[in-house]
Amino acid sequence: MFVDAVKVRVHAGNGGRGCVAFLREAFRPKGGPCGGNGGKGGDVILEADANVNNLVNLHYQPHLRAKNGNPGGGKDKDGRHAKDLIVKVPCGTLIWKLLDTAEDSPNEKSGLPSENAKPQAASIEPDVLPDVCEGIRHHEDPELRDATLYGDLTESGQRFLLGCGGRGGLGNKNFATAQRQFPRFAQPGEAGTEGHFFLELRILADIGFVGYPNAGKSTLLAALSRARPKIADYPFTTLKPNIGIIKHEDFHQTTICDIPGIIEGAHENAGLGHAFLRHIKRCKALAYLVDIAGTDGRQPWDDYRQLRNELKAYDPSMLKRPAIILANKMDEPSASENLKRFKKEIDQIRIIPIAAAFDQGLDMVKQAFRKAAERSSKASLG
Ligand SMILES: Nc1nc2c(ncn2[C@@H]2O[C@H](COP(=O)(O)OP(=O)(O)OP(=O)(O)O)[C@@H](O)[C@H]2O)c(=O)[nH]1
Ligand SMILES: [Mg+2]
Repeated sequence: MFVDAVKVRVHAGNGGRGCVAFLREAFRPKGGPCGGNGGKGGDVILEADANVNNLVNLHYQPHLRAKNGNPGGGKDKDGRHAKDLIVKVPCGTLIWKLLDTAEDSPNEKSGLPSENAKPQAASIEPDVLPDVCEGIRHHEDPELRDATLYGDLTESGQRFLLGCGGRGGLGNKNFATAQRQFPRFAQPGEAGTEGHFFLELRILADIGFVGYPNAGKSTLLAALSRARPKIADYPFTTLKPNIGIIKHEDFHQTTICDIPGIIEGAHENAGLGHAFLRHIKRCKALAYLVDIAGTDGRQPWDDYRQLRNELKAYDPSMLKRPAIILANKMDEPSASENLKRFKKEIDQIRIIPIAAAFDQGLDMVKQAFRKAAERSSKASLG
């Protein structure tokens, strides 16, 4: 199962309670206060891992609860800190904070001041997440419009503190003064933070494929890389995104992403809908794959226009992304005639004729992908 979006409930561990104790030993009947401090509650941490490719583990276990810290003990024994809960997520996971409902607020239960309940946004680093620092960013989906972007895990090993474990309470030994030599109280542990989050995977690749079903996207992915997606002559063979890596002769690599086919009305949920477009949203450049032979009875130029309409309905900014048109199935008899007409009808961007199933035109595709990705990185840097 492939899961690219999941809502999770986070509950960091509470701090252990401080201890009230007094030392009683032979020859020291009034040894003074000796209550130890409570241990810290466990944090809930997300860690990006290149070996994880989707959020399925969180789909089955959406409640992330870290352990509580141990309470302090007598004879100055401090409680043990709880272990952090570290959850592995794929690179490209966005973390959106959802508004908490009143009944979920931890303060209702713990009676602690409201600051304790706030999730920690402190782990956002400006260089990691420039668009968050520019201002609060809300989710584009109207159903999630209250969700604000908290973090973005793009590189393997990068971590995000989703829930902060509560501090352990101080034991009574900390409250002894000259005037109050036997304090009969200690601090309770602080509550760990709680919150609801929406985790969304948006794959990070250089080139994203967009095309109608059966256009040959998976065939091209298999021809360019070592990925082995399912290929068949019926629509919607591909049901989840597939990633491949093109290895160039000078060891440079270009990552490509094949997603399920898009059809007219995808933005209204026709076919598999347009949710998979989220995976090409962060690609540096797009490759429109059209079946130039029109084997499914459609006209390739209509396909191209329709694909652009669907992208526009999903997110108009995607039309500004650098793009290449790949005219696939050039081995078919009607292809050359159609290509001429296609060039007349659509003349804005570059068209590369290929036959993915017969490895024709692939060298040109590799170079074009590499250049488009490089151009796009330069543009975003400068
Ligand atoms: N003649 C010819 N057939 C091709 C070519 N490339 C792909 N095909 C065929 O087109 C059909 C669909 O190919 P896929 O790669 O599964 O197409 P897709 O775009 O991934 O389709 P979905 O996963 O359903 O979106 C298969 O039967 C392929 O063998 C080509 O260059 N020439
Ligand atoms: Mg496919």
